[in-house]
Amino acid sequence: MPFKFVLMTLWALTVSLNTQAKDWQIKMLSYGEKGPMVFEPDFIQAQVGDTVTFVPTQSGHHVKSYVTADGQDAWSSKLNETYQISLDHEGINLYYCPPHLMMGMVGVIQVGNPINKAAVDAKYPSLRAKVALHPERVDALLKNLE
Ligand SMILES: [Cu+2]
Repeated sequence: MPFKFVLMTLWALTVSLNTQAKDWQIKMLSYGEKGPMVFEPDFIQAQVGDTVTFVPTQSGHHVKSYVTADGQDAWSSKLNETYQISLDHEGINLYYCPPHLMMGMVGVIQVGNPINKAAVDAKYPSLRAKVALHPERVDALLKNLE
């Protein structure tokens, strides 16, 4: 096979991979890289058309939305359920694990641009007030938004 053709094939493959919708896997963990009670990764920068699968890698967790992007349906999974959502709208989604909100089990999915940042900033303090442990970890999440 001519080398030039190999390069063109690789280029075409790269382009198609980059434009394909992605399924993000977010693990729900009792202990992860950042400590106890975490979503991993706890922040993702996704695109409209992607999906997210919450995986109960360790038991005792579930996931509930707190603020969603405009048009995105609120969601709530059952305990220890593998749960998938489709990201059909641009903006920020802020979510948490109800049993472990107090321990800072919070995550952020940014889809495209953070066009609803004002709404997130307005609603964040009442969520933050319920976080007793690792609040700095949760604050750091919000600093990712841009
Ligand atoms: Cu949890």
